Amino acid sequence: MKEPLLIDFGKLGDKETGFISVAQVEKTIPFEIKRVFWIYHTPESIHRGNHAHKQTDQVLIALHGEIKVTLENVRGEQQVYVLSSPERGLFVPCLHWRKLSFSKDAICLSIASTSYEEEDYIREYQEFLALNHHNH
Ligand code: T46
Repeated sequence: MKEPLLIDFGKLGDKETGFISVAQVEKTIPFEIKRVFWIYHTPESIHRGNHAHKQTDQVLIALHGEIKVTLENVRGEQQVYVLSSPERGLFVPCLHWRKLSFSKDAICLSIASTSYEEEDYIREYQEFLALNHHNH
């Protein structure tokens, strides 16, 4: 089973001129990129996510603000990650139930390994829990 991993992109530049960070296949992104999307203007009271993916791997980056990501694997193990720097990303592998909450003005960039297909989503928590018994 693939495991979540914090990725350090580093940064180029200086305070006087500003910074750039780079996400590149085979260097810091462990899959071929098929899709990029971004989530923004999320109210602080909202939890997004609440699903897992059958195939899709992702890297999440808090471009602005702070994002709390709670991940659960098919063995029922939970981990909480706080993303608060555009220099850092979180590799979220497939088969991990995710919940995300956002600070005011947070912007989440997601780099994904697949094109969008609703069939790739497991949106029923009971269905996700059942994977524990059947496959692992
Ligand atoms: C994830 C977290 C971090 C599309 O039509 N195409 C897309 O590529 C995406 C990502 C979404 N959509 C549609 C599907 C829904 O009707 O946009 C609507 C909102 O999507 P969803 O409820 O899945 O949004 P989140 O923020 O809960 O989840 C999203 C991603 O779907 C998911 O892969 O891991 O961001």
